[in-house]
Amino acid sequence: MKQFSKEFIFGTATSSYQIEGAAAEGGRTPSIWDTFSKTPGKISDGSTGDIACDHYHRTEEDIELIKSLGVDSYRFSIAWSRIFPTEGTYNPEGMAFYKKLAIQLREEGIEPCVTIYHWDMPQWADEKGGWVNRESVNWFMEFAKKCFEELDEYVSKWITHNEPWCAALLGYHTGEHAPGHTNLEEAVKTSHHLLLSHGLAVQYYKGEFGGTGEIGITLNLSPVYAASDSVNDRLAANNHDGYLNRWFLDPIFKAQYPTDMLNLYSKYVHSFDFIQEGDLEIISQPMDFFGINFYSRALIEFSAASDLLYKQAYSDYAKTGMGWDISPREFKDLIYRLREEYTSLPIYITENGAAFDDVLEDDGQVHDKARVDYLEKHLLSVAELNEENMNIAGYYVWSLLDNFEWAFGYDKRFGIVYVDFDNQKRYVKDSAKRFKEIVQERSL
Ligand code: IFM
Repeated sequence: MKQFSKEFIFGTATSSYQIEGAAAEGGRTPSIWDTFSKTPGKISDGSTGDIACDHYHRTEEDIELIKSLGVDSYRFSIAWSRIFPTEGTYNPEGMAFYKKLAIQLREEGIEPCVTIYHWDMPQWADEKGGWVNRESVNWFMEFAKKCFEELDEYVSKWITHNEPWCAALLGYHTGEHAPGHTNLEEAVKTSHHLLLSHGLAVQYYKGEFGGTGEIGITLNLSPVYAASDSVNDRLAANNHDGYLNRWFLDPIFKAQYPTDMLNLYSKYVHSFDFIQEGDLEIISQPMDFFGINFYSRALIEFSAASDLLYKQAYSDYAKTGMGWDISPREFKDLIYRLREEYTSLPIYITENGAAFDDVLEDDGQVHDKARVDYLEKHLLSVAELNEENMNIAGYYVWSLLDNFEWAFGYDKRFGIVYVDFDNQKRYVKDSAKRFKEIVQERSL
């Protein structure tokens, strides 16, 4: 049996666009995801986040669910266009929604962990060039400062950005996410502006503002393996590692971009002069913790046909409903590497979970055994890592509810609570029951 310490934080997580709905209420204006999801062909089931889990109107019920799990913390994000519906215009009604949520959570003894940006940039900002425009850093700072001013009293953990790789590369390189551009140069600029805005927010929070909580960033990371020992496959794996992991880890922890990636990108990026003097010092501001979202390993092989000379290789691992390799052992490799090469900061696993094809039985039960196994295996890895003093300070299950899974709409269910999207009824899955047990016993 493995134990978790009394201080270990158990939580569950969501994000604004994925659950809130109420897209045109409370003064909210469209975000890039409203526009993108309404563009034909972008979302596989043709859905949008207009209603999502209707969390905006069902907050009390959802807080009851969170409470029933016995977790220490709940991670949610703030819809920027509720707070600044147009450029420079603050909307107190939008903020009131989050303030009430944070206060109610506190009253129940649940620590609010707030992600400032989880991909829903206001449409007005996109129309001015979005994250490609360096001005975006100022727009973000205005938003972040308001969040700190109004919510810091109740919030114990701040996450500046969730998975900047997705916001930058899926949003501006592959085009699978909003705003749907396919231009590597734009994506690289975007990643720099996201990181710069992170650094400025940390600097402000810990300096001028004097925040009382902790602040960090969350990256989605995957340990990368070459499909064979060939030089080509190893080169390919290195390129993918640079694209996904090092392009974000190196500036944050080493104040530099990886040289091999600068070289690789230079074929597509005409000039790197958007990286201005002093930017990297700002990006590498000391933080209080480091957040990791972990889902899977990556197995990579050489491909002359691809821009960056690699592609995903065939893997015989068991997979989740997303087709992602179930890899709790490789999760440990990732942590060892981070400890060796990057940081000794406390690490929070700010997301871990899996989509599977759940079945709601007639009696309201959802026997999601595959998800129970997935969570148990990853939590076991966390406990083992902590036995080796790897300082994993907490673990948040993704996600509290089945929700709008971006380009996959409502087809992919990540929740530990099932949502019937026809009537918005919630059903506690077996995975939620098992998670509750682990949280209560602080062991598995
Ligand atoms: O649903 C997403 C979440 O918004 C960010 N991390 C990965 C999850 C599953 O794809």
